[in-house]
Amino acid sequence: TNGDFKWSDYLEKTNGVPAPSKCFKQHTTPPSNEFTKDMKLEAVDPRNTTSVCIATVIASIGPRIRLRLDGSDNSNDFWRMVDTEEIQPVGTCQDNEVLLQPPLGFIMNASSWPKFLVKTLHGATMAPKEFFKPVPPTPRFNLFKIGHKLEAVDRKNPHLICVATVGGVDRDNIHVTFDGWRGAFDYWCKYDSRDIFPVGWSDNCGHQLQPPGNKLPLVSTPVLHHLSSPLPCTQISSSSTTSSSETSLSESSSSAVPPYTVTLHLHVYCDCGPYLDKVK
Ligand code: MLY
Repeated sequence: TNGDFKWSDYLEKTNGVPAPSKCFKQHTTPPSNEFTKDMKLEAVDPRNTTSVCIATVIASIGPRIRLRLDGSDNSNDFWRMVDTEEIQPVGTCQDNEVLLQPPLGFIMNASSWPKFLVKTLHGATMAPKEFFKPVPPTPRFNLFKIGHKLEAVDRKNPHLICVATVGGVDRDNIHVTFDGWRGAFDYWCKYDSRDIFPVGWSDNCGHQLQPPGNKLPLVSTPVLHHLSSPLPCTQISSSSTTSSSETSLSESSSSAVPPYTVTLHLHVYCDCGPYLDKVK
């Protein structure tokens, strides 16, 4: 369960601004998911993206399916949206005269692949082509701003979708940071990644949403509309002036001001921008 997490309350407490839905490569209405366990399909091998393999549906949550490549071990499962271009019906490769490939790390001898392929497809249920939903359009530009709130896949626990904030923007990439966690789960991704969703998306499609962690005090991050990329020439170090970095969300939620001292070291040739005093 996600406890009593409610975006509306949380946005108010953090002065949070949700990233507008036009930032995302996602349909505004999440697609329906008709895939069921054990169905087979064709999928791009995530570890070898030039090859297409046979995959089996292992599980599904909301519009996402958990896949395992046939002939792979069970430690390389991955999740895909039902409306991604990375999956297609069995038979598509044949129609396009493309050869189906064994997965990277094929558990058997490469010479046994042709026989394995016939055997793995024999008697299997193929996912019908109507189950593969139209791919959403790609926004033309990276429209994310630092401070934008969003929902994002925890790539270390990819069945989880969590409360997150854009912590950085660099050309076509954004830094996804997980609210209330120390940074071990944060990652950079392309702005059109299928692992990021607008605020409210999980609720809309019956996917659970992981509430913020309790490892950090509640921080209010202003959306920096004038920043399109991280400040050049700066080193940022933050040190906690109180011992409150372990306080729980509820204890620290009364204040939206972070109890940090932030030290900025600016290179002598750099402009510190409009908000900082050059003299200090
Ligand atoms: N058991 C793990 C789960 C961490 C999940 C973090 N996500 C939600 C950002 C742990 O506590 O490390």
